Amino acid sequence: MGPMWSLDALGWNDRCARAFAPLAGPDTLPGRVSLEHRHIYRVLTGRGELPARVAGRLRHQALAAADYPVVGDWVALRARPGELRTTILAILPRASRFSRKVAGEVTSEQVVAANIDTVFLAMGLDGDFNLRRIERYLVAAWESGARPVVLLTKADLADDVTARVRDVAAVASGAPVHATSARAQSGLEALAPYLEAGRTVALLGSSGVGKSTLINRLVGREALRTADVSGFRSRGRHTTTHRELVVLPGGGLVIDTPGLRELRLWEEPGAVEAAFTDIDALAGGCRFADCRHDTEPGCAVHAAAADGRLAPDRLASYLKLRRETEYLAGRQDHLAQLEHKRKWKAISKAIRQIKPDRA
Ligand SMILES: Nc1nc2c(ncn2[C@@H]2O[C@H](COP(=O)(O)OP(=O)(O)OP(=O)(O)O)[C@@H](O)[C@H]2O)c(=O)[nH]1
Ligand SMILES: [Mg+2]
Ligand SMILES: [Zn+2]
Repeated sequence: MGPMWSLDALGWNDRCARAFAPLAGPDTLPGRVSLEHRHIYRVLTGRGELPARVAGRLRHQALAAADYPVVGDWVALRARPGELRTTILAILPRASRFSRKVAGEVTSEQVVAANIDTVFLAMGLDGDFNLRRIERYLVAAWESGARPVVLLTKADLADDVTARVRDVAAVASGAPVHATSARAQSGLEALAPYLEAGRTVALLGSSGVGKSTLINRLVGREALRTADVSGFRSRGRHTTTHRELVVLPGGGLVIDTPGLRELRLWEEPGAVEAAFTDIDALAGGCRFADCRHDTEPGCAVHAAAADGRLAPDRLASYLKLRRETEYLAGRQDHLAQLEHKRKWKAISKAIRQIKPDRA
């Protein structure tokens, strides 16, 4: 069963209580999903840690991958006395969710973590460092409903830490940036405010940036498997294979995730604007109010890129991310239209069938 948890310590709040109230029953209790592995879930509850499966009814009602429980979700769990297995009956509405687009042709959303207060976007101060990637992560993070924070890990490997922090802050649209080293145990105290009791943080980033190592430092023991130091290259080996919520001794909750190979956006085009506040501000000076900063004359954004006030790479990155979200939005509209058409076809068919009786 593992340790017993108070729901408050797991991040339970009034919002959860209101959502759970109509589902409550003698054998139905609330819990928080801490692990998912091959359709078996581990759920933390007031009665300890329980293994669970998804109820058949929830499975049948699920239309998309996002309708299944994910780590961080609050769920209603049926736990009958004497039964070993418990059943997840329902997922409580998510207060926040970090999503990405599933790889491949399908237009569908994968929820990486739910009900998170803060997203730590981890990037290594070694070969992993890439401003364009952090811009991409930030677009997704600003949309998640959680607060984005950039963590520059492996600070012990860089000699220009201050300059790197400054470079990232310049593209972060106000998100805090911290440099940390799990090896040198430095910079970790700055993370304390995000890790207060009952607060949830999700750690995201490429494989090998030291996400699990950092969590182990915060826990104070080797709770999670990390890559061997010997022969490890910054490229990463995907040591962590599933998401897991870890309760820190100080009461904070941290979700470890497998390294992201690539983050395909699952956001509306507006999310890109929100993550590029500098470009948004410059856009006020464009001749046309609806300037897309493409090839329009009198574009203040292009002017800024030409005279060095805006990094040309950043403008290119903005245009690329916007194209990606617009393409996705187009696809979603297309799917929505197909769905709409199908419904109306069914309805008009039903009407045709009714008409003869009426006539
Ligand atoms: N120099 C240095 N190495 C570190 C630091 N933190 C982690 N590492 C090393 O980086 C390697 C990868 O660490 P992990 O914690 O497994 O990385 P991860 O981000 O969890 O990787 P995945 O689970 O594959 O996504 C290990 O060899 C760690 O020892 C650090 O602060 N400094
Ligand atoms: Mg890991
Ligand atoms: Zn413009």
